Amino acid sequence: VASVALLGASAHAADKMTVGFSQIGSESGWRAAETSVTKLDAKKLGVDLKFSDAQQKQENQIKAVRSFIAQGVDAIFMAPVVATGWDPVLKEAKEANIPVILLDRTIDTQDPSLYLTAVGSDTVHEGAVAGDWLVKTAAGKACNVVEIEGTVGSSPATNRKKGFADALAGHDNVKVIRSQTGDFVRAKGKEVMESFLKAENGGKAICAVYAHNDDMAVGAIQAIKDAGLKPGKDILVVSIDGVPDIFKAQMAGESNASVELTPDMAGPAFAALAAFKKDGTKPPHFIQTESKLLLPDTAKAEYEKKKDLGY
Ligand code: GYE
Repeated sequence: VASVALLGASAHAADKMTVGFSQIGSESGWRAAETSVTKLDAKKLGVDLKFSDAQQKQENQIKAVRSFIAQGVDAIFMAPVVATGWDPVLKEAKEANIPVILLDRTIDTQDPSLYLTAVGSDTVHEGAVAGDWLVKTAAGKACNVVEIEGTVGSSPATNRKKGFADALAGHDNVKVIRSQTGDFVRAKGKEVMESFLKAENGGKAICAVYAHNDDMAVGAIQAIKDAGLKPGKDILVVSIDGVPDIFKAQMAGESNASVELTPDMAGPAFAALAAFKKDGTKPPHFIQTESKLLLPDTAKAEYEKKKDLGY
């Protein structure tokens, strides 16, 4: 979390800094945690946070950003649901001199000046961490993988797919045999896994499932159990986020690996914003958070650390 003193120095004692936050929705446990942590950070820093939930729709996010501009906020935080189509509204923010900070997802644009910085993990790297783990675990044996992708057109779905594929390149024993989107949602992860199991004769030939987030992995675990197989043993489970529910699954032997993603994107964003408002200090254009591989041996400790964070 950005230090109170830092922000206090920039905000004139009397008037609070106002930040508009356009959030994607509440598709996953990780997203819920990001929302609560952002609100908490704002409260601690004395920032007036205007929160808007886009219910997964880009058009709602565009409307929210326009309304923040009309309200004359001091800055805008946005977690962009998909990667393309942001230039016009971000130009409007720029013309109004309102800095925009992207949280957790990135955008495709030719104009880097449209946002001050982006806080997030290297999502290609996350996919590679998951893929490297599986290549190592398969240890040269044949391994058919099914992949449950995130939201189509979102930066983490595109990048986590790419990073995983990169890690598998040159290891012909490990192969992705099916791939479909589950929209980062637990119920859809379950449905997609059910369809994979059906299409693959009940799943005996599936060695592993790679889900682009933990929620979809938790859904897949249920589908595997319903099909009479043991998740974590008959079918390996690897995913990304590090939410409390995946640590519970690890403790039960039903999840094998997850890649940690901090829900505190707002902390570094508020710190960068405070420095920028104070004396124009430009942050790096990308502020990268850590991506650690988390295995069952630390599941209990990780669960204890995270269980009260608003997931
Ligand atoms: O991994 C997933 C979520 O954008 C990086 O979005 C984020 C992803 C996160 O809903 O759970």
